[in-house]
Amino acid sequence: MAHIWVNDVLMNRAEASIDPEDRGYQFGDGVYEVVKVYEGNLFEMEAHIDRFYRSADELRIVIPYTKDVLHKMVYDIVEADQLQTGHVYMQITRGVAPRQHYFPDEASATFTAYTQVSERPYENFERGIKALLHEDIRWLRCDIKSLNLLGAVLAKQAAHEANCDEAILHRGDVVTEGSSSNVYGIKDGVMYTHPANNFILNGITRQVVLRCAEEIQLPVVEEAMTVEQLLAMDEVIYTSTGAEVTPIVQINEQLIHKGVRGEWTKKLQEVFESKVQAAITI
Ligand code: PSZ
Repeated sequence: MAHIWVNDVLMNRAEASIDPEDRGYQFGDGVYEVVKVYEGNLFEMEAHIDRFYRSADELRIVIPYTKDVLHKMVYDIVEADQLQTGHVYMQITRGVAPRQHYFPDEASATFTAYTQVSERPYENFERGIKALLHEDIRWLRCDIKSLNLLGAVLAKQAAHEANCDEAILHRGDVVTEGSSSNVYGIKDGVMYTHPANNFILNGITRQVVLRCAEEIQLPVVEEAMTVEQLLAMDEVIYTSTGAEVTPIVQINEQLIHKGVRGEWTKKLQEVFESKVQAAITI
């Protein structure tokens, strides 16, 4: 039986209900996290929790649990659902109130969390994926993992219609990130990626991958690439909780690295995998 946390009640998912005047539903007034579960183990949970509290704090939404209590709630639902490999999705909204844009005086936050079974994308790790370039039309606080995802949804749909797995976003000439991922280019033994500022979400996977790069002595420059520079890279990678570390072997009509995974990418994947394996303790 699939469970869900609705505030501090763990219930059967089929029995949960959300009020139509929840501000998450009406305004996208909330934030979320997606955490990976490997064989029942939460990956980088402290980092996800820290980002969840930071996102909420930026919107002045108060999460009514300590970080430790939240961690245990998430662990409990993984156990209740007997999830082996997949994701936990959690979100918090500003709560239920009569519809007015400004913050309500009285609303208390609505927290939900549930699990999702999903396999690791092993095939993509080796074969790589195709990406479509797309203008970044999102707001200017992409560092907040907010529920407002229309900029990402429209870009991902354009990619999907072009038979691509991801959209690479650019603001004018400047490459920011993927619609739901971070993007990196490797050229002459140096890796480039957009700096962690308001234009991108500082991915938890990104933070792990930057540590992986250090371990294999791959220098990292946190400077944005132009579209032209991106297309001239030796290797291109994207990362996320779901995609992990995946090569991009084609962007629009252009092949990257002749359409095959590069050596730096493979090395990064190996170090990343060792960190995944180290996190599997039960
Ligand atoms: O299952 C999937 O495909 C997932 S799970 C999380 C994501 C994709 N993406 C999160 C994300 C994002 O939405 C944007 C705009 N930038 C970067 C990322 C990567 O963040 P992490 O590594 O924390 O998942």
